[in-house]
Amino acid sequence: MIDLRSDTITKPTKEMREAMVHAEVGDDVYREDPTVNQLEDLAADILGKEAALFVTSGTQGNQIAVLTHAKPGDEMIIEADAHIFYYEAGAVAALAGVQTRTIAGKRGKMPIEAIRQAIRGVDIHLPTTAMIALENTHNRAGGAVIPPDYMKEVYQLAQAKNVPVHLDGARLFNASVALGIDVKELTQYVDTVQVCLSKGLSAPMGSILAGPKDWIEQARKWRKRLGGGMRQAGLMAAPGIIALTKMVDRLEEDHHLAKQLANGLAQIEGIKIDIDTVETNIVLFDVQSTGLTAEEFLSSLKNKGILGSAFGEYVIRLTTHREITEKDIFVTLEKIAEIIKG
Ligand code: TLP
Repeated sequence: MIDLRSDTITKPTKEMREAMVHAEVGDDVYREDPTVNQLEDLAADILGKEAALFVTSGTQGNQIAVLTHAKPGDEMIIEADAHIFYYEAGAVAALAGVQTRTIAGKRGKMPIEAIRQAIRGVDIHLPTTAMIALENTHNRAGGAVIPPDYMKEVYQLAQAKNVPVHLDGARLFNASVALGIDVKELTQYVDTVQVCLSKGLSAPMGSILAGPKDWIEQARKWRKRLGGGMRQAGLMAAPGIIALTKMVDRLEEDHHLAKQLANGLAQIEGIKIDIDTVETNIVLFDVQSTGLTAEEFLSSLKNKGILGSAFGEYVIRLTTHREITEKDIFVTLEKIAEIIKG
């Protein structure tokens, strides 16, 4: 199978598995796991924040961020297609009791003026705007890169209104690699950030939540409450260290393959794609004019040995990652053309 469903499917490298076997461990709830401590210090340093916390998943990291920034009855401003709103099983409502004020964005960017208007004033009738959430790269916008100048504008507005900004940076390194800038140039414009180790960076699990020291202390308590105190977690932190130190630069290869795929798709009649929107490792395209829905198209594709994800009634997402080769891209294009020919 050529599995283009997600970069989450990447398995740990041999080096990661070896690091797991040899990892020094201790009880991380007592903060005695040296490998977890090393990962957290390293991540804080890379992300330019005072402290970091190793959490089980991107979803857990984002939800701990919401729980730590906001209290029940508060409101968060978030892009209408953002993962925290769209794909976290309603956790913001179920766990934090926070209401979402969604704003439709363009390529993942909410209009600055709309954010400004959405920030609540002080009035007994109104909820408190407890946070603004950004997502970079933006998944449902097709891996769109949110540039630093936009993030700066949001941050300046938020700071003027005393509202913290959280960044869902599940694929933040894809953004920094695509922009050719240090990741700190992006994280300087947010108070807190979540980055995934388990996507293109290929660690088997885990995310990092980073921010101010006292905030991370509160987040650590929320992680415990949620059952995320992981004891000898150094086994899982060890591949995370490799993810951060050795796997970032390789994301460029995923971006290159995604561009190849997009260019190939643009040549196939019946496929609608805007190749300019392919900035990182995610490719979205529309199959409506083939007469098939995304699900129908994907089921034919599966019969030909290729897996993808539906991202709308007629929209398909294909995601490149470490386990995809140039040959896989050629085969995928060939099979897609075959389906359309019928
Ligand atoms: N995204 C997954 C699915 O949940 C859709 C994927 O295959 O892309 N933020 C963003 C922007 C994400 O894309 C994801 C995962 C998460 C958070 C959640 O990370 P995990 O899966 O570790 O909870």
